[in-house]
Amino acid sequence: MLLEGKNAVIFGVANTRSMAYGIASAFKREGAKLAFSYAGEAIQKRVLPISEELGGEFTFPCDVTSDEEIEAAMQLVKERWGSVDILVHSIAFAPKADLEGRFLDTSRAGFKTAMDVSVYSLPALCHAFEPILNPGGSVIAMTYYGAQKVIGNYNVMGVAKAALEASVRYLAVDLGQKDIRINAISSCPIKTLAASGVSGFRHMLTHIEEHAPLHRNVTIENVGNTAVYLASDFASAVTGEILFNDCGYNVLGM
Ligand code: 0WE
Repeated sequence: MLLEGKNAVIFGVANTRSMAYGIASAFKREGAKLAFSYAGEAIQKRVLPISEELGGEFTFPCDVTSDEEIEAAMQLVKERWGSVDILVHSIAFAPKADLEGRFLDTSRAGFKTAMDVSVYSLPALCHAFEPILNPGGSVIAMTYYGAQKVIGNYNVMGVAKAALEASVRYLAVDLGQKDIRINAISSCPIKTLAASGVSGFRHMLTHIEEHAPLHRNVTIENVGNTAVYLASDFASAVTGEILFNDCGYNVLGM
């Protein structure tokens, strides 16, 4: 088992289709101990049974737009475990109205929300958890190709993911001082709760099947196994990296 004896805190499980669920399942299989955050009571109801299923040791509330809740989350993890080896950030949100039409029509409020929830939450979590992250530890964030190339309708989230990817590089330098690594996994579209509200999503999935070098879509199990690698000591020299887990889609020109 690749993660035996490691403690992993998972932010962003909403249901059993979540990428964070695929990651948590793979971590459990590899012997990691798990804890799960939830944002609000509606999500708590979904996360509790999942934590039970995966043998999670505890769950805790954490709305990442609140510095107080992030600090309280760190204190709780500190009380329960003392320290942490793996932190998974699988959180993003932009108002639906800003994920359609033209990017140049993006509202200031939508831009701010997307940046706060989807980007600032990463440095904020790293800042809060730094004192209890063990040397050899690994932070993992989720990104998407829309950060690097224009994907129709992804709009403000593309700009947010670009900022998230740059944040991973800057954080890699800061956390590297403590022998903590941080990387992002760039997956292709997966039918999750976040994707269910996106018009034309089915078309994106068939497009990947038709064009990606591996002619299929990515599963949350694939994402989980890539996360196991990044969290494991096999990736001990890998930091600041954007690792594509996209059946090769990003290498295509025409
Ligand atoms: O990062 C994402 C999803 C992020 C997301 C999705 C939603 C939908 C519902 C963030 N906020 C919201 N807010 C909502 O109200 N993906 C990589 C999946 C995704 O989302 C898209 C995509 C793809 C791919 C949105 C538009 C176009 C393509």
